[in-house]
Parts: sequence; structure tokens; C-alpha cells
Amino acid sequence: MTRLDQLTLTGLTGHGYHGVFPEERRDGQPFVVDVTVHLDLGRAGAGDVLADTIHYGELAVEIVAAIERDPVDLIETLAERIAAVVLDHESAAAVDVTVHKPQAPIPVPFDGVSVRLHRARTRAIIAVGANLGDREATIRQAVAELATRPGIRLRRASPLVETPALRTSGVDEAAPAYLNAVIELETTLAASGLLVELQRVEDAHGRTREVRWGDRTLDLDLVTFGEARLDTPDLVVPHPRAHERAFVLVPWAELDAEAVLPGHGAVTTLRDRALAAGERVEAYPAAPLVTPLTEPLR
Ligand code: A4P
Ligand code: MG
Repeated sequence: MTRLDQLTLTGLTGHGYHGVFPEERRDGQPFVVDVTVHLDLGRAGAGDVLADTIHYGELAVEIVAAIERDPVDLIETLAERIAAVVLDHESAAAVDVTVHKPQAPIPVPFDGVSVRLHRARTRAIIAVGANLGDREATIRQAVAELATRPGIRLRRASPLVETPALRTSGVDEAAPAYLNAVIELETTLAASGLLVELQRVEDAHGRTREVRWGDRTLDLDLVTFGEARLDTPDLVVPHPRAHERAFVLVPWAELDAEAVLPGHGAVTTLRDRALAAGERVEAYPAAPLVTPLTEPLR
């Protein structure tokens, strides 16, 4: 990406009730925020038109409102919230947020404590699967719940497909069949934060984890996160098996015929290869999972 311009606000102060101690929740304390918004200021600078930039007065008020609304335990969570507020402005491509807690309960003399994070608006592809319970209802609810999580916006969803269960031992026609789909999100979260949200929604639908590739009420896998390549103990992106699974590739190609799986190439080509290898995927007629949503990202 070409280097963008920056708009910076420093020292924005609000009275918040964030923290883990009862006194903090009761009395509150000041929180001080600095933000640097990365955006293209070329049009605003040339045309002298306020609508081409972000109104820093309004943004400042929004940020202080985010400090002063419902309390959270961690300044990390507050910083995440503020990043979402800033990135809710379509012209903001990325943001650096610093949250200072000058009166933090630290039992030794200190100059300051702060967290700083960088967030950009990122598109992510999620593979959805279920083969226990009311599969379609679970998937519909899960997608709707994801859309309400802070920092997540749903963009579009594939049609549902029905697929035989793939076990570690191979295809198991005797096991309950899966419904699978693929959804595209836009998020201001980091990939690790998005994984936490996916697992929360899985857990809320009674997901248990006794058997690898075992039957499940709901599985939400992070297939891609922008162009990111990640390999940590908790998260591998792109998903290490997505490139060979027709139950991911068929719905994904229907969602986006131009899609590319980083490191593997065109999704339509991968899909054709997986289908040629004999994997079976059937249409599952149902109403669309998502009507395009326009809720803000916070
Ligand atoms: N993890 C690492 N990378 C990721 C990622 N990109 N997305 C870690 C999500 N999770 C990721 O996952 C185990 C751990 O993987 C997580 O704790 C996370 O930190 P899990 O969901 O608890 O367990 P799992 O899903 O059984 O394991 P695994 O190996 O991820 O399974 P898959 O590959 O997701 O396969 N057959 C059909 N027809 N349709 C299906 O949807 N799904 C599976 C699950 C098997 N057979 C299937 C289907
Ligand atoms: Mg999984």
C-alpha cells in the first residue's frame, strides 16, 4: 500500500470506569487517548472540502463517548473499541490507538502506563460447518450473532451446501452429513481477536471438542485474513486444509468467483481439483444466510 497521510488527535480525555478493582468501577478515573488515523487527505487538501476528510471535532467527541460508556476490565479492550469507532469512518484505512491510564492502581511510583495498537480494516473468509442438531438454524443464528460482535461486519454469505462428513479416516457416509457455507466479513480486530470471537460463538452453540474432526454442532474456521500468513500455536492462516476441501471451495467460489487463496491460487481451480478427486458437494436449497448488513463496526 502506498504511504497514506495521517490525522492525529492527542490527549483526548474522558472519565471512565474501566478496570478490575471495585474502586475503579465505583469511582472511575481519567483515560487519555491518542489516535493517528491513516487516510488519504489528497482530495481534502486540494478541494478544501470538509466532507473529504474526517471531522476531527466529531471524531474527538465519539472517542470520548467510547471512553465513557459501559466499563470493561482492560485498557486493551478499550483501545480495541476506539479502533472500531475510528475505522467506522469509511475514509480511515488504518489507525494507531494509544490508551493511557495515568492514575492506574500501581503500588509503586510510575510515570505512566499505556497500550498502543495498530488496526486496519481487513476482509476475512470464514468457513462454517455443522452436522449435529438443527444445522440450518444453528448456522443462521451463528451468522447473525457474529454480525453483532464489536468490530465485525458481515459482507456476504455463500449458499449452503450439504456434504458427507470427512473424518481423519476419510469420508464417512454413515455419519450425519454437514451443512457448510462460507461467509465474508470485514473486521477491525486482529486475527487472534477474530478467532476468539469465532470460538465464543461456537461455544454458545454447544460446541464440544472431544474428537478431532468429530461431529459438531458448529465449526467456524478462519480461512483467510486479508493477505496475512500466520503460523502460531493457536492460529494458522490461511487455514492449512482449506485448499483441498471441496466443502470450503465450492461455496467460496459461489460467493466470489475471483477469490484467491494466498499461497495456493484461484479458488475456482482448487475447487475443480477437489471435485475431480471425488469429493461430493450437493446444493441445499434455503433462503440466503445474509441480507447485506450496514451496521457500524463498533
Ligand atoms: N486453529 C488453528 N488455525 C485455525 C484457523 N485458521 N481457524 C486452531 C480456526 N481454528 C484454528 O480447532 C482446533 C484448534 O485449531 C483451535 O483451538 C484453534 O486454536 P477446533 O475447531 O477446536 O477443532 P477441529 O475443527 O476438530 O480441528 P481442525 O483440525 O481445525 O478441523 P477442521 O480442519 O476444521 O475440520 N467434513 C465436512 N463435510 N464438513 C466440515 O465442515 N469439518 C471438519 C473439521 C472435519 N470434517 C468435515 C468438516
Ligand atoms: Mg475448527
